[in-house]
Amino acid sequence: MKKVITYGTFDLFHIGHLNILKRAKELGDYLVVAVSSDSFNAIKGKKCAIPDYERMAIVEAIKYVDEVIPENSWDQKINDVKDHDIDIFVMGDDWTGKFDYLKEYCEVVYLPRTEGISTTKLKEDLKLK
Ligand code: C2G
Repeated sequence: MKKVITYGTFDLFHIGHLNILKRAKELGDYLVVAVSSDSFNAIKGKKCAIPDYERMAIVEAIKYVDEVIPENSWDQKINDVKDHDIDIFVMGDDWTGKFDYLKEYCEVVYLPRTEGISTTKLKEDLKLK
């Protein structure tokens, strides 16, 4: 069984998030998604509209997702890959190169982002209404 992992905040869940989860799952048989906790997002300098337990519940309900774990720090990825026997690590290509250190432990794949949509854009558009 080929296991895939990806990480994200998944705030205001949108088609860009769905696309990457769908395509990540297509690379294997089992998809683990690490969802950033509110405390970790504070470290990332991201203010979420939706609290972490709701973001996790939404991601967990996506049919491509087999397991959801919390992301609490930048440096948990190596342990996650080992603990979950991960074969492929996937991220959107806005992260290209940033996680190449994981190549020692698993395949690293950066997939093209979905154009024209982002949580930031959604927040700006909503503010304008
Ligand atoms: N994404 C995408 N297309 C978009 C928006 C996002 O493919 N239009 C992808 C991102 O590249 C990322 C995933 O969706 O792979 C989640 O995006 P975010 O929720 O913005 O996650 P981020 O803040 O990038 O957190 O340790 C890694 C971090 O947790 C990543």
